[in-house]
Amino acid sequence: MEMPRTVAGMDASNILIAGVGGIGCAWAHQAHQRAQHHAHLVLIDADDASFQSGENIHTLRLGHALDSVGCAALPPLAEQRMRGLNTLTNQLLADTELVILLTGLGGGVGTGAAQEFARQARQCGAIVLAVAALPFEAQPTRLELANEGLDRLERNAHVTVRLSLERLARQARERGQLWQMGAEWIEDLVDGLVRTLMSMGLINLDLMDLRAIVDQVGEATMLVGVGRPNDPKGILESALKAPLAAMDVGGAKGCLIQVEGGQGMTIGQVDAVAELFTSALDEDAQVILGARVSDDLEDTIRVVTLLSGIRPA
Ligand SMILES: Nc1nc2c(ncn2[C@@H]2O[C@H](COP(=O)(O)OP(=O)(O)OP(=O)(O)O)[C@@H](O)[C@H]2O)c(=O)[nH]1
Ligand SMILES: [Mg+2]
Repeated sequence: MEMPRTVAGMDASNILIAGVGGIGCAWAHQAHQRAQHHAHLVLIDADDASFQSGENIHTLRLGHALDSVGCAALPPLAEQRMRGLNTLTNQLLADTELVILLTGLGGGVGTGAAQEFARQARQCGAIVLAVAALPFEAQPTRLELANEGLDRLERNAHVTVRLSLERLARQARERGQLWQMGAEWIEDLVDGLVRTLMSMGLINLDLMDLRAIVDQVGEATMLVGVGRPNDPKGILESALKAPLAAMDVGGAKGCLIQVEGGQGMTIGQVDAVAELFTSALDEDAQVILGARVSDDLEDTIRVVTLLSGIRPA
């Protein structure tokens, strides 16, 4: 276990939640509602309907005032327009250390602009964690587009987590929700990451830890688990229910794990959860553990993990 230490001062302008395209903007806005005071938000779309206003919210419009029809299924157009905003994004990204990018692939804007925004952000020196939703399998044309966008996003972002809309939709149905709204998982993930990096905890993680993990060669993914403090198994099970595209995380070489609980959380509970979450990893995996007490968590433990160095299946 790492020794406690202090975090180099991060503030809200160091973390940017970015939504690209219709669904990406909706998810990013929802996630930002929860993390509002700890992160900035940028909404990027060709469609004005995606834009919101509020504290720490920025918008980047792809296109001209007179055509609000978007980049309907035209990724190259979206990419070109994103590139045209380079000067603006450089200003926006000046203090940014971490970008959490949310998007849905398969349409025009998400597919074309998300990977270009990731490239710009990385060039500005930010760590880029992307969450990309893949289209339903019954949409072959969109799937094909999505895969091209995914390829480039994976090259430009440090970590790209693939979310399956199929699984997301199935889970939302089970809960009686609309799939578009079934993004609680994304909110937990973003909120967990933001808190992990912003807050002074029992054991603090910082950007150097995050860099060490994202620099591992191979694929990466993130997991979020929530459950009762004395039920580490239940917490792991909830994490494995995430609507992620199929991936075998056993054998991961790097793992950043943040355990967050209420006032009563004990080091023993933290250890038990961390132990279980890391038991499937490679023997020599680099594991960085953080833990923190949150006043708003009562009788609940939430775990956010970033796994990297996963061998492609
Ligand atoms: N079946 C279905 N899929 C959707 C719907 N909305 C979004 N999706 C899926 O989510 C992906 C991204 O959608 P959006 O975020 O709306 O697309 P966009 O990036 O704004 O792209 P354009 O509007 O085409 O420029 C699509 O490829 C679809 O797979 C919907 O209402 N129904
Ligand atoms: Mg759209």
